[in-house]
Amino acid sequence: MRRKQGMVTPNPEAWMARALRLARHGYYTAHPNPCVGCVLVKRQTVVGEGYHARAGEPHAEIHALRAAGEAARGATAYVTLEPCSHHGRTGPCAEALIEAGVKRVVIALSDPNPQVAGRGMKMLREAGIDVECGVLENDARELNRGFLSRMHRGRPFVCLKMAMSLDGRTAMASGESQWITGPCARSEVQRLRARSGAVISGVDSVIADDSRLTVRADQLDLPDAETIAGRQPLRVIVDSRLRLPLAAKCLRQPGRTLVATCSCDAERRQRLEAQGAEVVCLPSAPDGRVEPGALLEYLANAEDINEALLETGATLAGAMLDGGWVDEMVLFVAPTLLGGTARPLFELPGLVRMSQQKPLDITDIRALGQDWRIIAIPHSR
Ligand code: AOF
Ligand code: ZN
Repeated sequence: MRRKQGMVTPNPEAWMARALRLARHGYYTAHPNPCVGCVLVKRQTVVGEGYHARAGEPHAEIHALRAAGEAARGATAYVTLEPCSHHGRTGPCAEALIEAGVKRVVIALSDPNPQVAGRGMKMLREAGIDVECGVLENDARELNRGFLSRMHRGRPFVCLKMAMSLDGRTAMASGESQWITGPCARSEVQRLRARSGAVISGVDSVIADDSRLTVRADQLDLPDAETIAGRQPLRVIVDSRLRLPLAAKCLRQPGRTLVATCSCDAERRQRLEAQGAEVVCLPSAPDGRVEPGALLEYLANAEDINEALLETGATLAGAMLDGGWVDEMVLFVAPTLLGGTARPLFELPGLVRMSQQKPLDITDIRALGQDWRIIAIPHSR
């Protein structure tokens, strides 16, 4: 807070924090678009505000300008992302701000979309508008880490979710694993799925668990659960040799199932397609399995996936971690012991010396019912 003539006035960070709070309303629905919030302020009063709810609908600035009407003239706009300059599914927000007579625009983060990338700020400046960028930039980055990953790296942000016993086991030797964690942790998994554009699993996990890999409104524990569950994440089954059983439950759920393979077996492919699956043939790694980098590139470029949730067993999880493709791990730890013959978290066969260990940074630990949730970031390669 700054003091001005005896009055307590919020600083730009406080208004931007408000815009970020608004942007978060789009957390489960805006993807593949970024989450964006906008607050229009005149004489320390909010005259209009809004956020981007979903692709195809108006951008945050347009909602805020509509709410403000004539009051937008002379106002300062606090926007969490650089206003767009392109004609996409909607018109350019930079133009709308100029036309409305906004006098100053404060931005958290420049838009990495090559269609915008600085042009929005340039348009505003050329119209004589005072532009400042970088206010609470890190918060805006964190909120849009998936969108930024797709734009900058050409692949989704990958979050690996795993549930384990206190002795680090994920399933019995038979593959039986239901349930290790309690209802609070499982509800959190539903929210992780809901915020993701895709859920990736290996065919062996699908065979073992016959999991649906869907978002269920009754388990989400969120306002608007029905709307959020109305749009299912793309289910991606990594199945190098097309072994997915035709009776798999995931093929009979709302939403799409994509089988990522490197097999050219046309007959198996057709049989899966007849069950509603879509099949994509991708390059294979030297071990004959689908190359993870090729899969992630496909998901970003062909499917516009910002965030992918990896829910799988020790083999695929190990390969993804070993290849440096995992950006974040969400680990649920249950207060139970499964014993030495049960399955471990990761299959990392090449890891034999202490010098090869995989260090992590733990960024958050909290209790969820009887379980613990640990968020850990692997050190990059
Ligand atoms: C803004 N304000 O609230 C958002 C922006 O297909 P469209 O027309 O919705 O455009 C999507 C692109 O616009 C998206 O990739 C990103 O670059 C930008 N998003 N821009 O000015 C907003 N959501
Ligand atoms: Zn826009």
